[in-house]
Amino acid sequence: PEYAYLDLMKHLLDHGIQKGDRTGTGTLSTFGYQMRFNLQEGFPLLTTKRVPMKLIASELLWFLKGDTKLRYLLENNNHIWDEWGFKKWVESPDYDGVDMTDFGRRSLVDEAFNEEYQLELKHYQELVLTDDAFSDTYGDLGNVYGKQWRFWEGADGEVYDQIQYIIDEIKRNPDSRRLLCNAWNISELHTQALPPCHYSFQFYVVDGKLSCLFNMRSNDVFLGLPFNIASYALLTHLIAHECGLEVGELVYSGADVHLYSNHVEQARKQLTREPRAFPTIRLNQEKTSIFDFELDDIELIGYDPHPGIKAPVAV
Ligand code: THF
Repeated sequence: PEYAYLDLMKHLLDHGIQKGDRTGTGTLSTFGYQMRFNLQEGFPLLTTKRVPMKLIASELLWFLKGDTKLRYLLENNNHIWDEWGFKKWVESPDYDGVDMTDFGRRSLVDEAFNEEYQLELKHYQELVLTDDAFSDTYGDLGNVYGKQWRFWEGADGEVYDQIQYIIDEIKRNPDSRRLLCNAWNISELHTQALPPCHYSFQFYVVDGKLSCLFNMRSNDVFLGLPFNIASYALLTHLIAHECGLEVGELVYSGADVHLYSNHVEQARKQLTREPRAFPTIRLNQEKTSIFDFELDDIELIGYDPHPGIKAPVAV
């Protein structure tokens, strides 16, 4: 089960340093932390609160398509990236609605404002879904993960597919120490709605098993990390599947690892719960290329979590 994750949460509650942040929320933070999950022992989806696997899978498939537009996520009822697209829209000269400055924080403390915010957000989502021109301009998060993973533009003018490179290289030379994908593209940071939090990952093959290590520069332990662990676990399963390997270990390496101050009560509640066995995952064996995978090709088996715990997301 998820003891490594719960230990991290406990560590932040007991020893986290109070630190300010870009969003103005305040955090308990530590610098430099590693965790390991043996993927042979089950799929690391937390059981001490329900974590929505469908959202994790649709986000990962979105990355793998090289897509950076919100529309695909919205079509899959996935709203985890809405705020970042919405921010681009309300800060643009074309927006002439109610002033949405600092909407993340104000929506939590001002009920009247929150109602206007919810209406504007709903309107934004409708435009992204139905208006192609709007979607292209304001429904695109910029050169975020999908772009860098699949279509990195080199200084030489070439476009590089880092995921295809990794798959080809694992098949050709599994001992390689260059099975690496880098999402941190310094020349394109200014075009991104949010610079990548999980900015690189690397694979490792030994004894017919595929392991993965992923790096995070900044990590929201309560909301983001459960998603990030499951997402890289799923990516490891997918790549192992295509390369005819078993899964090995998932290694997490975090830099500024933090618990937002408005997640502390939720974290304490979660720590009172007894973890259960991890579920397992089954992939459609008829699909060979991971780029052909769709949501229905990914099946979670035996997931029996405690109820979800709500928490506000810092924007
Ligand atoms: N910003 C912050 N502050 N935290 C993050 O985790 C985060 N992400 C991505 C980008 N910026 C971030 C987006 N990922 C949720 C989960 C992952 C996110 C964003 C939001 C979230 O709210 N999860 C809820 C359920 C949401 C729902 O059901 O719609 C949850 O309870 O888990 C880090 O990658």
